[in-house]
Amino acid sequence: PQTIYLADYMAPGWLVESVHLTFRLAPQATRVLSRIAFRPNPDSPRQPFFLHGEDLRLIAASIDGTPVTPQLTATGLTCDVPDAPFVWEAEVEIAPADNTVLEGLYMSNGMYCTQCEAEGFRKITYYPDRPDVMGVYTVRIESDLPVLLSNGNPVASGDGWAEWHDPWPKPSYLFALVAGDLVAHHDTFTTMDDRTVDLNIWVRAPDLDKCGFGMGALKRAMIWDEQTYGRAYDLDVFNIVAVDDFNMGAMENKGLNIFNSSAVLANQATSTDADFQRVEAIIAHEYFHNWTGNRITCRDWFQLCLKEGLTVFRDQSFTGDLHGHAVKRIEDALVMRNRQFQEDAGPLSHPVRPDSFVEINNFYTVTVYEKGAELVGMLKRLVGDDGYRAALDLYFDRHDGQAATIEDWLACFTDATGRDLTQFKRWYEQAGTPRLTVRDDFKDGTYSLHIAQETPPTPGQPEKLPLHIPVALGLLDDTGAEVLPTTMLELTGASQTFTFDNLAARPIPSILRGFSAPVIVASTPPAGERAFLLAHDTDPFNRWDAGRSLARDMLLDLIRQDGGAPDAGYLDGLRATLTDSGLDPAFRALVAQLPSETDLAIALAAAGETPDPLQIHRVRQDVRRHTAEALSDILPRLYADMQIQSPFAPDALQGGQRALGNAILMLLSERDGGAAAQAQFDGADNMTQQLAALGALLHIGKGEDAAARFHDQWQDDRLVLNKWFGIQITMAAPEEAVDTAARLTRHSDFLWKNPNRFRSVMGALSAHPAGFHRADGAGYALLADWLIRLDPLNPQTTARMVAGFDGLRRYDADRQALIRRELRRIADTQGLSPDTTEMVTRLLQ
Ligand code: BAL
Ligand code: ZN
Repeated sequence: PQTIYLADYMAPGWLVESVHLTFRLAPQATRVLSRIAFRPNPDSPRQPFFLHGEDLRLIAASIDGTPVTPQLTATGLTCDVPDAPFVWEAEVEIAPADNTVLEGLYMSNGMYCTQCEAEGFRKITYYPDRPDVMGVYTVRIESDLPVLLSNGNPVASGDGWAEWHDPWPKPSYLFALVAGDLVAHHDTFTTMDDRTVDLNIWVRAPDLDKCGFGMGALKRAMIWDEQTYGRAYDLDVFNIVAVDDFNMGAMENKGLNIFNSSAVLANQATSTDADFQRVEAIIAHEYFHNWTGNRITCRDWFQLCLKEGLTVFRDQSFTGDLHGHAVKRIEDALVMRNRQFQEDAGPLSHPVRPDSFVEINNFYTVTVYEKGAELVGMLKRLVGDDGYRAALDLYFDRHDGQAATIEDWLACFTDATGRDLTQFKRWYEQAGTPRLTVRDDFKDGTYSLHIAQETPPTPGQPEKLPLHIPVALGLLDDTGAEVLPTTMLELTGASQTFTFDNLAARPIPSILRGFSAPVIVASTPPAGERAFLLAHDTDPFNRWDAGRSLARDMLLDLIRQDGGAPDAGYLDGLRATLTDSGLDPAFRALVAQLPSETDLAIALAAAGETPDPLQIHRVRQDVRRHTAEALSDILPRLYADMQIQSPFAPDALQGGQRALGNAILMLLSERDGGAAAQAQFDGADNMTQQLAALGALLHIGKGEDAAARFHDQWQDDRLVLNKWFGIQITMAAPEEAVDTAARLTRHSDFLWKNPNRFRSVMGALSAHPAGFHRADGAGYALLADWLIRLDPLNPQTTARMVAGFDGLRRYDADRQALIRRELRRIADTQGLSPDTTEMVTRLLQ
């Protein structure tokens, strides 16, 4: 496989004016006719004419009507062309029914659909398949299927055909086509510039009762983007299609978003509160891409964070605006700490803007997406709300219709606000999680805060430079009143001192409020100070974080002494928080959540210790049992208080109550033999309650009957069945998780070629640290067996799931050796895809 470097970027030699495509659909022999108007790029030196193409059978080609015989290569074709504008025509044949890679044009349950990002269009026809070549597309689809869709607006249709025209120039990765026996949930939306837009969510008929929530989410997103960013929709129709077989969550194709059915279908009976929130966020995310991704796209795939980081930041802000920023910020910080910091600490670490790759599909990562979003958030903190809006307005004005870079993006901030962002740019180029150490002193009314930063080496980047870090600080007095409201310190040096004068007494600092930068604060304040912040901090994030940090330290101490009861301070703090009815139940549920097993393993590894996954699991479980006992006087009442009498609504208030109620249910189940969970399971009228009860029963080893009943009830609902597969593994005892996963792979419903189903088992296994890291390596072997099996069919999903082995360096030498053995077994597999090869190679390096 060939490595591609950002430094080698060259502008395209040929630009595209217009693209006309005709599809004659047939499962084994679809004909694709293309007519493409090319012109030389005036800003680029002449280059040989090259079109990407993979797995295509070329039938005929011509230039300006004259037949030509191009030279076919492994990755496309070359051809002699005039040094002037010309029209290229070609006819190719492809076999969508045989396409298991789920990239290009493929079939899912009898429907045709496409996935072209990042480089799938080259599997549809010969084309300059790179994002900086943008063209205006007209598409004709010929098929007997009743619904025929493509990008843009419908032009005309007849018996067995339809034509679509997209007036907005776009790169090929945003092309989409759907043909199927589908029905629509329809609505309309009138934009702020008075355009009436037809909105459709296209599904198979049995799923029509799962579209209402998604439609509401789409309309909420459309209004929000108008009100918050001044961006209106720009076509007459907006189509969403639900597809069962899909590698990603969803895809923002212009005017025709294609969704993994799990990311759009939702109703009370089948979806949890987390599902509703995810559906709303992903629908918003794909919709927001219409401006941040589609109208302004990326010059090349190294710039992926330009659209993804910004669009994640936008969907996070949307969710926060709708449902509350405090809880959303904690959830987003948890993703960063549990997943992105882990990626950054291991062999897969890479910058938000990578400078090389083999397979770009391997870089749709939590670093590019979520850390990318954090960088946008930091920019906003540095320039302020008005500066941010001015910079974004300039970005939309200046780059509309263009394929842009991170340099273009940062220049908009500098030009709109005057801020020099030269140092800030390092965030895009330098991998790794900065660690801050904080020291303070107080003398003669002056409080001094000394902050030092250091970023550890990452693969290929041994030396790190200081970053420009916004550190939000508040100072409290001993009653909890603010002596300094939230203030943005700007840390730019390797170490720096900030002073605050005229203080009556030594203040209590609240540092990195709102998780103002994606960094680790390595020096924790004394426990007493954190207990104070848990009780008093005016910043909700830091209030939660203080409790979290106390819980983590308590757990780490217990792990080091191999068990024991949690200390009274922790239990008192938890009791006070859980019973404080002035606090949002969702916030209380987050405080009740113990740090994850992975979080604890990372903390031990960072302290130079070797984590034992089984011991971590055991101690965490002990703490849960002790907590259930210590709080037994308040739990039944609290649980009862969280039961909702009013009709179900998937809103933040009810969702928070259910989250807290179900956190309490887990504790109650430690002591009541599952009575409350069984009652909740029997009486549940929504999936959140049913699934949580099933989980609680499985966790105490009493879930067999409930699991069987759950399967009977939901065997015809593939999305709910994914939950059934997953939860049995997630809730399995460590010694049973691998066997449970292996047993489930033999179940007749384990349709492993479906990415969602595959992930529901293998993803759940690798996310169960104590089960997956079983000392005999059976977990590693099981995952490796299945990845080897999936790779020839679906390299993209295989390669992503290889990341389940990330973190190998944290564990003991025996486990590391076992993991390496499995990784080598994967690497040695004959014909392994470049995607998986790249991931395994990076993990083994
Ligand atoms: N562009 C790939 C899917 C997404 O991030 O929206
Ligand atoms: Zn995206």
